[in-house]
Amino acid sequence: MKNKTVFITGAGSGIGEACARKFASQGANLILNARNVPKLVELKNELAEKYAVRVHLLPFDVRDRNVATNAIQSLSDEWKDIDILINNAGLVIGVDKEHESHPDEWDIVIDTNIKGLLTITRLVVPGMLKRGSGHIINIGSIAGEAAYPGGSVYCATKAAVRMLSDGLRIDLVETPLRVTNIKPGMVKTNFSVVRYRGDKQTADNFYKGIHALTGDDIAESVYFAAAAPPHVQIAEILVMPTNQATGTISFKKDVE
Ligand code: 8X3
Repeated sequence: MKNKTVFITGAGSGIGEACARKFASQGANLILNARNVPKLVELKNELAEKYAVRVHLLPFDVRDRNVATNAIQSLSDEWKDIDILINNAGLVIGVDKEHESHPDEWDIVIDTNIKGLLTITRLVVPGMLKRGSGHIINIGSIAGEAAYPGGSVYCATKAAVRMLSDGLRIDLVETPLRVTNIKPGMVKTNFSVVRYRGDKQTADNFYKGIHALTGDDIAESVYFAAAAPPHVQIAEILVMPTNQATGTISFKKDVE
């Protein structure tokens, strides 16, 4: 990964942050996007010092298409040749039934998980095509495989990520570009705290009795796909804890 430029959205926490650490540890230079500027600055300082890589910050909300467009189109020559795009920014808010869920929350989740991913893809892929190389890695979810209770809108967005990944792979089939959809199961990150609207206790309880994955576990799969030889396209990876079988079936030991 030496001298490769990797652009990660939602790099301020969870899987995105773990990908930043993994790719930096392998010598990649990073463009990090997130909304949390202090966190990005902290991560930049840490990684630049620890791994002697270059890190450029692009703090914006992927829902803001104008800001995203200006930020990406204004990248300097040093940064504009993006080798790997990791579309990671995404969230879920609440566990409500579809007919009881909140329209303003649909907007946030759908606009981030689907339209945000599309926006960044639309802005980055033409440059990759011009240069004749590039890899788009979308962070999907096991939630995109089948709906589960209280997950209606979120599951729909992750099914969309699957289709957008497949569609892009089809559209790029005549090119050297690769498209990967990574589909994590239960991963213990701040993601679940947001799902439970800030209720950390409920989020923690959800993982009681099961050895959940970490962001680092997922970053290993992302890296595996990125590090494959150029003729190998890892189309999808579904990664679960050992004691999870589907989006709804897992085994949790009784613990106090
Ligand atoms: C999040 C994983 O298991 O909560 O994408 O659907 S899960």
